[in-house]
Formats: sequence, structure tokens, C-alpha cells
Amino acid sequence: MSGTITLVNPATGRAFREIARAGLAEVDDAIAAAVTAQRAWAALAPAARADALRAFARVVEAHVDELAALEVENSGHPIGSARWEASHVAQVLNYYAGAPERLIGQQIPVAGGLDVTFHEPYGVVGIIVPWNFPMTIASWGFAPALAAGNAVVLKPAELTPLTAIRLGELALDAGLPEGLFQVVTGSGSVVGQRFVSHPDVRKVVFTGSTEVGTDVAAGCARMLKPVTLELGGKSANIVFADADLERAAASAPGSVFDNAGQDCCARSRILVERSVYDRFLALLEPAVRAWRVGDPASPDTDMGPLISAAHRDTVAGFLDGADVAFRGAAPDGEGFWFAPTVVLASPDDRIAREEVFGPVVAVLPFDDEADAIRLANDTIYGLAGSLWTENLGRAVRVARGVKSGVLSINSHSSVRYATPFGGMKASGLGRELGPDAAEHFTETKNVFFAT
Ligand code: TAP
Repeated sequence: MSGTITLVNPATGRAFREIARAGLAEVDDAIAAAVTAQRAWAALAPAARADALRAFARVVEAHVDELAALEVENSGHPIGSARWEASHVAQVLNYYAGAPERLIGQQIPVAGGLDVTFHEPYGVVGIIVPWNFPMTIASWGFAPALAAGNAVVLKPAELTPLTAIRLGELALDAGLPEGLFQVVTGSGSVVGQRFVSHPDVRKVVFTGSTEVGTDVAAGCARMLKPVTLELGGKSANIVFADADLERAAASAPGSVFDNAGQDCCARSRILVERSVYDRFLALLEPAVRAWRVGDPASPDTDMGPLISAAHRDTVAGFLDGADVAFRGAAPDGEGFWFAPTVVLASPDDRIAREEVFGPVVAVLPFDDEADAIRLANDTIYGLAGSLWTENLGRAVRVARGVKSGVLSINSHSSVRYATPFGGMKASGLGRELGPDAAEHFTETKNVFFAT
């Protein structure tokens, strides 16, 4: 081990736990154990792998309260959200428990014999996750990867490793073999980079910033390793004049201030048709002021603190010179609190272009449908987005015109375990979740039998 990591409760600012920090030797040991475990796992009958994943799901479901409490303390997530996240992990496991028996190859008509394809697991998959949704994002990788017959080594973010560590223990309690699903806590530059450089890690899944993701992808390219990237976002919430403005305004705070804005899908730009711009802002203000920021352990809390003091400084820096329209409330004192903030912006302002990853939203007017699409696409990112209109034709045209991986009409829903999720442009490569994700953890083998 190379020392320890000190965990800080973001709602109090106080250190509460030390955990071991792995060095290269520990990562290499974990990868070696995963290689061995994977061979036996892939040799199991598909139904046996399915049963094991269902057992893992049941154990997670039985520990939802415990996992949620860990996330409240380690990440400052409101307890209601944290419970949803833990239950979601169980649902993702259950969903992909159906995959081992459905990874069906093809029989292809060819001359002179029989030709069939197989979906072969890669072997060992390295998964690197960020601090904003530690449990859920990890499960989007490990559940389909395991279902497809791979072993997994998971590196949580240094700031928020507790739920990942507990999931690793619960996997063993559920009967998953030793070595099959391991959690290694340590820095990205050591543990994460080792996933990239180690020849026995045959696929990497990375969720995090576009900057680090680009570096991880370049390293994987040098090793000829496939990589899935889930990166940053600057998603637009587009409100047309014909929309139900009350609903659009009432739901807008949740779409960007959820998880204190530390959400890759945060609708951090609200584009409003000019003719209803003033009215929309008048409706938005009370909704923002009513957003309850405070103790994450309370069931009445909508939003907890930011993850760290350093991150709060970064978020605050985005308000330098910004035209703040109004702000909600936040507690004073200990903890990394930041009040929900609404800024009036122009397309070239920094606040309208860069990912803040905090509870700050930029509001911009637009003139017509074409202008709305142009503005929505005026970003390097392309992860999510919402549009509000009562006009079906417009909804279809705008949804097709916006370059984002995940869009939602008259709602802000982005994540469902049964539907594909991922970004375009600088928001990522590949898709997670949905019916095809287990296949993404396999490579196709073609076998020809001469007759
Ligand atoms: P990053 O700083 O990129 O860190 C993400 C993970 O990568 C952490 O586990 C980190 O380890 C590790 N890492 C850091 N440097 C590395 C390197 N050189 N090689 C390999 N791994 C390395 O991001 P973050 O600040 O934790 O998360 C915020 C970003 O993630 C935002 O941009 C957000 O939009 C994005 N995000 C995207 C999504 C999806 S699904 N698209 C979901 C959530 C978040 P350490 O713990 O040591 O830093």
C-alpha cells in the first residue's frame, strides 16, 4: 500500500475515515487475480452466471439503507437520492442478469460449410468512475461486464470510495467468486493509468472529465484497447413559447441543481424563446428560492453540499463578472455549501460554454426554432437535453436537430437502466445501459466449419 486516503464529510467539512491507498503492486495483484477468476467465470453455464448476478442484486437490495447512509456521509447526497441510487444498482444487476442467456450469436449462410459467431468476453475490464454518482456509474459498467463473462477491477474516485468498497464486499457475500469483482482504491494517475497500460486489462470504461478521458483514450489507443468514455456536458433545457411554462419552470431547478449540479446531465443552460423570456424567469424565481438546500440526512432536503472546498472555489470562480439574476438559499458555516444560482448570459460568456459542475444555470433567449437548435449545439459537448413544447412536429424536428446522446421531451429524464445512455462530441464514446450494453463487453468470434 502507498499510504492512506483521508475521507471528508462534505456537509461538515470534517475528516471521518482513513482508507488504504493502493500502489502499483496492489493493482497488479488484483489484475492477476481477476485473470484467474475470469477463466472460471466464463466457463460457467450462462444460467449460473445469471443466478449469481440475481443473488448479488438481492444482497444489494437488502443493503439499500446501509449503502445510502454511506453515500450521505461520503458524498453529501440527500438521503432520498442516495436510496434511489442504491436501489438502481440492484435493478441494473437484475436487468443484466438476463443477458448471459441472451448473448446470441448468428448463423451466417456461406458456401461450403456452417458459419457461426460467438460473443466472447474480453477478459478483465478496468472501470474508472468519478465522485459524483459513485454507485450508479460503477454499476453501469460492472453489471453488463460481469454478465458478459468478464472479470472487473473497479477504481472509485479517491474522494468517494466507500460505496464501491462495500459493493465489493457484498458481491462476495452474494457468492460471487473471489477475484471476479475487485475494488482498488487509489489515485487515477497510478491505479487508473495501470488499467490503461496493463496488457491483461482488455477493455477500459472511463467516466469523468473530458480532459482526463481524452488522455485515457490516447493511452488505450496505444495499447489497441477498446474504451468506453462517459465525459462532461453542457446540456440545454429548451423552452418554447407554446410550452406549459408553469411545468417547465417548476421542473427546471431539479434538472440542474440535482446533486448540487454535479451531474454530467445537468441542464446547465436554459434557452427560452424570447417572447416568454420575462414570464419564464418570473416563474423560475420562486421555484429556485423554494429549492431546499441543507442537511443531506434529512428526507426534506433537495440538495446537499458540493463535494469539496476546492470544488466550491472552482464553482464560485464561474460567478466572477457574471450577471446573477437571483439565488436560492444555502446554510452558512461548516460544509461546502453553495446557493443555487441563476445567471443571465450571452452565448459567448464562459458560464454559457464551460461545464460548471455546480448549482449554477445560465439563461439565454432565442428567437425561433432554428436559433434554438443552433444555440443548443453551440458547445463542444453533446450529452443530454430537454425540450418543452406542445407542438409534436417541433418536438421531433428539434430532438433530431440537437446533437446529444440523450434527449427528453416535456421532462428531464435521462437515465433508465433499460435505455441506452451516453454522449456525442466531447461528451463521450460508446453507450452504457439499455439492451445492447452486455454485448459491448464482448468481441465477436467467427467460426467456420467445413462440411
Ligand atoms: P476526473 O478528474 O476526470 O476523474 C474521474 C476518475 O478518473 C477518477 O476516478 C480519477 O481518479 C480518475 N483519474 C484521474 N486522472 C486519471 C488518469 N490520468 N488516468 C486514469 N484515471 C484518472 O473527473 P471528476 O472530477 O471525478 O468528475 C467530474 C467529471 O466527470 C465531469 O466532467 C462530469 O461531467 C464527468 N461525468 C460524466 C458522466 C457521464 S455518465 N457522462 C457522469 C459523471 C461525471 P482520482 O480519484 O484520483 O481523481
